[in-house]
Amino acid sequence: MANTFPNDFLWGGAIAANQVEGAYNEDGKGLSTSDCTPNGLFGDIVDRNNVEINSIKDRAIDFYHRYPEDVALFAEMGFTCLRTSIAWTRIFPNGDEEQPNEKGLAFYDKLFDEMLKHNITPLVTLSHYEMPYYLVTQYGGWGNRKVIEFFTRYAKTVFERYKDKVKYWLTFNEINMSLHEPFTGVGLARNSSKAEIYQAIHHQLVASGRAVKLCHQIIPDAKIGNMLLGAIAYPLSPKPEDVWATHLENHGWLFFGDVQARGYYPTYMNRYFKENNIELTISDQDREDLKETIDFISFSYYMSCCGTADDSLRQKGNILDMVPNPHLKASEWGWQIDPIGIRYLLNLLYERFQKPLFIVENGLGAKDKLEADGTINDDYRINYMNDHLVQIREAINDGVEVMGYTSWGPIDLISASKAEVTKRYGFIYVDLNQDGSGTLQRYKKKSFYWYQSVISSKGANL
Ligand code: BGP
Repeated sequence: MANTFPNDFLWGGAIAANQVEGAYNEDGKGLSTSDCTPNGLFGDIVDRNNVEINSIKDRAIDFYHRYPEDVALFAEMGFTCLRTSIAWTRIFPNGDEEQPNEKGLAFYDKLFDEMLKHNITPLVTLSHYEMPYYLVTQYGGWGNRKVIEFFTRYAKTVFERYKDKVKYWLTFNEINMSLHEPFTGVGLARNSSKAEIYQAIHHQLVASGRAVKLCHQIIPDAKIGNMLLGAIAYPLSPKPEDVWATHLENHGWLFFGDVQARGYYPTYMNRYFKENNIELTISDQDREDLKETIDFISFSYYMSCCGTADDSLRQKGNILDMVPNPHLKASEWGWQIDPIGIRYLLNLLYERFQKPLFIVENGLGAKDKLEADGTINDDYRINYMNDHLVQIREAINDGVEVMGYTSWGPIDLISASKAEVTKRYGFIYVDLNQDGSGTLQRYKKKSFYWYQSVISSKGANL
């Protein structure tokens, strides 16, 4: 069995505009849903048109101004790929304008040029946990069909603008999360009914299909994927009731991949919709749009969980309510660590879809200590990532087609769930405290050198 990864394997890291850029109101940017959730996607929703607040995300790690330094550090580690997202509100500040904001477009031109200068391939998410807040207040978010048109205009604009620079695209980050957090996912109130949420999700799936079609038309040599929160569940016990409950639990997220990879709704949803009084409005044109299937499947993987018929065992994870596995240890944030889970997930997805897979998020959020001599000894992170990469290599040897691996947060950033700075994921430490103080100076952690050697050895030294 090969102990190196394929020569064309893309190695790198993944960030998202709203978690790194800052500059939340610069150069014409509009307010996004992320700007209105200063304490993370589970915190309060603040109407910033009327209420003045400070949010740690307003400056974040100031990537908007410091990206040349950060991209150079990624290049020093040997990255061949960087996943980032475009903030929709930099391009269309309110979301419903006819013409884009040139200053916003110019920023991403500069960013992509900087990556390409260092031979780093951009992998760009169109929508990562943010949308124009105006579309929420004026149109009712994705619950309104008009938002499909606005998103399509945005997607077309960025495909046309960056067609020579960006050849790898993703539509919606962790598209299955809307079932758990509808405000961030689809711009709906948190107390929305299941029927409202599924209708909004339907609109988003249609928009995803339209984006795929446009991408193929405008950039024929590009590849565009979806993005799933890979929340694989194992049966808590061999009790048939638990096994069946687990099967249904996995449908909860596989459904999105089924639609996006096959081009139509899977029949298992019919019963679910009926039993939950959900009657979706689906037009003939919608069905046509859904037929535009993705080229590859991408997903995030941090942990696995368990399925059981006993709902009282659920505990709060980051985004999902999960049932813990008694055989696994957890991170400081209670996320259970399961490297074999990623091999299992890769095999499962490949057997189900027979499409190439891209791991676009994986990593360990932990508290790091900056020593007096400027070092950070994050062996725990090295161990976590090493063990996961070993299992990815196993999956490749199992015959799974894996395009690449972008670890989550190669540089410390603001966490999504609670806007914490102390939950660090990076190979690069950023001097920033939760109260917003700090020099923002960057320091290389021990894991920086470890990842650099993993990439240069193509994984042979794992
Ligand atoms: C995923 C999101 C990312 C990222 C990551 C870690 O769900 O796509 O944006 O933040 O989780 O989560 P957190 O930041 O809450 O630790």
